[in-house]
This record gives sequence, C-alpha cells and structure tokens, in this order.
Amino acid sequence: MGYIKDLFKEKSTALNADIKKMIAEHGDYKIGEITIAQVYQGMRGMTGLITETSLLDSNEGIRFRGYSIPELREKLPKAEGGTEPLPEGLFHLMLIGELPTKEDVDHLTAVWARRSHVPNYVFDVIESLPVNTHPMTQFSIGIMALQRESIFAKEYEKGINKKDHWDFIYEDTMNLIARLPRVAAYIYRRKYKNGDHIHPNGMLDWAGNFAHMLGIEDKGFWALMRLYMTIHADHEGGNVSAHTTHLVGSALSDPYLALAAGMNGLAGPLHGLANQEVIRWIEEMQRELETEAPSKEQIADYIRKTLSEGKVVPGYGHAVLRKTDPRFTAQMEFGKTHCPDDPLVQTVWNIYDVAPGILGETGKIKNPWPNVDAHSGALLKHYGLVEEDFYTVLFGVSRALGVLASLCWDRALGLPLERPKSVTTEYLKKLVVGEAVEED
Ligand code: NMX
Ligand code: MLT
Repeated sequence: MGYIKDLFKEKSTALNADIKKMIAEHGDYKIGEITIAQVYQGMRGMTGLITETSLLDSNEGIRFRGYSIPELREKLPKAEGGTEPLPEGLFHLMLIGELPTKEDVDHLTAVWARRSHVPNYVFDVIESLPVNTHPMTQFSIGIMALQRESIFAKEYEKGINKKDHWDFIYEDTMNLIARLPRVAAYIYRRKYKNGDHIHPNGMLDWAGNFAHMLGIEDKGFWALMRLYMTIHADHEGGNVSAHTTHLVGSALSDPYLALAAGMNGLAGPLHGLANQEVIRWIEEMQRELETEAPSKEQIADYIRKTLSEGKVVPGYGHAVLRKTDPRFTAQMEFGKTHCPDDPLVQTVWNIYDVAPGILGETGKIKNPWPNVDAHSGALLKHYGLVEEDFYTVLFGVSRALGVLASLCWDRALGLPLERPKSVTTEYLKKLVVGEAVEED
C-alpha cells in the first residue's frame, strides 16, 4: 500500500472512532429545526450532510480543512519557479487533513502520471458522438465509458467485506483523477482543433500537463490552470455536483458512476455552466451595444434589461455565500498581476462595480455579490482558451478532486445509503391543522 493510502487509513480509522463516540454521547443533540418554507425552498440552511474536506462560511467563503484561499495560495507547494499552488497539494490536504510537503506533492504528481493511461475504446466512444455535442456531455460520457475500468465494481461483484470498500474506492479515485485531464483535453482538441491531439508530458505536474495537452504553452496560462484547478475543487457538500456525487456513491455506485452523475449536475446553468453563461452574457452585451468596452452606465442598463426579461445575471448570487466569493477575489488578484489591461478583464471588474448595487435594489436577491464564475472566463479568453462552452469541463476536472476525496471519506466512514423522507403538500396541509402526525 502507498504511504498516502496508509496515512488515509490511519486518519479515517481515528475519525471513525471519534464519530462512534460522538453518536454514543451526543447522538440526540439537536442541530436545527426544519420549517415548511425550507422544505419548499431547496433545503436552504438545513444541515443534513457530513463532508470532511471543506466548510463554507457565508461571509468569509470556503475553507479547506480550515485554510482559506489566500492562506492556501501562500502555503501550498508550488511548481519550480511557479507562483500558484499545485492542486495535488490541495487534494492531499482534503484527503489527509494536513498540509503536504513538496515531496508529498511530487509523489502525487508521479502517482497520477503513472495511472493516467486512457484506453482507446474511451476515445472511440467520444468519437462516436457528433463533434458539436456539448463538451460537458462528451465529458460525462467519457467518464461513463471509463467505468469499465472500475476496480471497486469488479471487486464488489466478486464479493468484498464492507470494511474494505474504501480501499477500492481510493484506487478508482486515484485512477480517475489521473485520467480526467487526458479525457478533457481530448474533447477540447477534438472539438476545436480538428482532432490534432497533443501527447501528455509525464514530466509535468497534473495541471501543467493538462494545460500542455490543451495546447497552450504560455506559462501564465499554466499558472492560471494551477490556480483554477485549486480554487474550483470543493465547496463543502451541499452544492449540486458534490451532493449528487455523494448521493449516487451512497448506493455503492463506483466513483466513475458517481462522478458522471455529479458532472451532469455541474452542467446546469445555475451551477457550473454559469462560467460559460457569463461570457455569453458579456459578449451579447458587447454585440448589442456595439462596443468591446461598455461604460459602467451601459452595463447598469444592460443588467436592468436582463432582470426585466426575467433572466438571471450569470456569475452573481449564491445559495449560501453572502459576500464576494474569495474565489472571485483570487482570480481578480491574478488578473491584476498578469493581465490588468485586458479589456474583457476590465469589463468584468466594471460589472463588479455596478452589479451588486442594482441586484441589491431588487430586494429579493439574497446575495448581490459575484461568485467564482463571474471571473474565470475572462482570464481563460486572455490566454487564448476562447471556446466558452468548454469552460465547465475545466470546472469539472477540478471539482473531481474534492468530490472524489469526499467519496473516499464516505466509504471509509461507512456512511449509509442516503434516503431522506419526502412528504406531499396534502400531508403538510393536514399536519398544520393537526390532522396528521409528524413523521419520525
Ligand atoms: N440574477 C437575477 N436573479 C437572481 C440572481 C441573479 N444573479 N440570483 C438570485 N436571483 C433571484 C432568484 O432567481 C430568486 O428569484 P425568484 O424568487 O423569482 O425565484 C430570488 O433572486 C431569490 O434567490 P436567492 O435566494 O437569492 O438565490 P438562490 O439560493 O435561490 O439561488 C443561485 C442561487 C446561484 C442559483 C442564483 O443566485 C443564480 O441563479 N445566480 C446566477 C447563476 C449563477 O451564477 N450560478 C453559479 C453559482 C456558482 N456555481 O458555480 O455553482
Ligand atoms: C460551487 O462551487 O459548488 C458553487 O459555488 C455552488 C455552491 O456552493 O452551492
């Protein structure tokens, strides 16, 4: 067994013991009450999940094992001469719960490089799709095709002890993370570069190699990919992609099946597809106003027009956050260092100056501030990754790090099949007038 796997076993054995004690001593402790409004309104504010990898504070934003994004940018190991954290380090932190050394990160890079082979039949499956199929659909189907490789599914079929589930989930997780950049880059080069594919470079770090396979050799872009893959990886457990992966995994569906399901959730415009939508919204505004650099007044009018048409302003608002997303701020800082004069990046900053005031005036949008998706597209365009319908695939490759680390924890902690209770409106009508009794 590799030392990271040994360490994970040690950490999860210890946490299992803590959890048993917690349930024995405090199992009846109440952590909230559920109202009828919450049941109808997307379960906001209802705590119902355990996710060890990260925790979201509605004002401060995400912390990964206690570390904020600015702290991680400072503390996580970087590539030789690099300025941004290596996502391998974040994965180590999420899985093990401790900051890694540079040696730990180099070890993970080597392990993933060794496991990165994608069988040809997966590319054949992708090739069988019309080339104009949305990249997220191609990505999800690519992951599903890879499912044939699941070690967990094969071992489960043979018959394995429940105590060993985590072991095979861990193996699948490492293989799947290793393979995703190749599958994603294949889709990119197939769809936008006439199928002119680029071989992986086994000497590079995971995100650097991904950037290389996409075909962009500018080292600024490699730095952006390392930052991008780090900040999009996890956002506690209730977001659609994490929750779906966890839910599907709870049926003991293997990591390939669970991640593909999560990716189908990420592909929705209110979730990960918002990064594509932001750029489309800005480009539509530029077309309509016939200018590459709309003024703040023009932007304000365009936001009002979007709202009056009953549409959302993509990249703004959040189900939990109530302040500017620190992932937006990290990208803004990157932009200030690397491309402060880029007109599209400046437009993103001008939108940030006017949108919160207008969205706030509506009185109904709980968070008028930008989320992670408001910024990412402008930076990608700056480096020549201009095909916005690919952007959610980048989000997905990164999100796999968090949701699969969590899936390892789910099985190591022996979390059961997830199956909440649902009720009908008829039942609630009776409940409020005392004609029905509360369910256990
Ligand atoms: N533009 C216009 N209306 C909005 C926006 C927005 N950016 N954000 C919220 N609202 C509306 C929302 O549709 C709802 O309207 P109604 O009552 O008519 O149904 C009302 O404001 C109250 O919604 P909230 O409680 O503030 O937000 P909720 O938790 O329901 O939704 C989002 C959160 C993220 C789905 C929502 O803010 C949104 O649609 N934002 C735009 C899409 C986006 O950027 N998504 C990316 C999120 C981050 N990610 O990567 O996943
Ligand atoms: C995410 O990164 O998953 C999004 O910000 C959505 C969320 O947290 O609900």
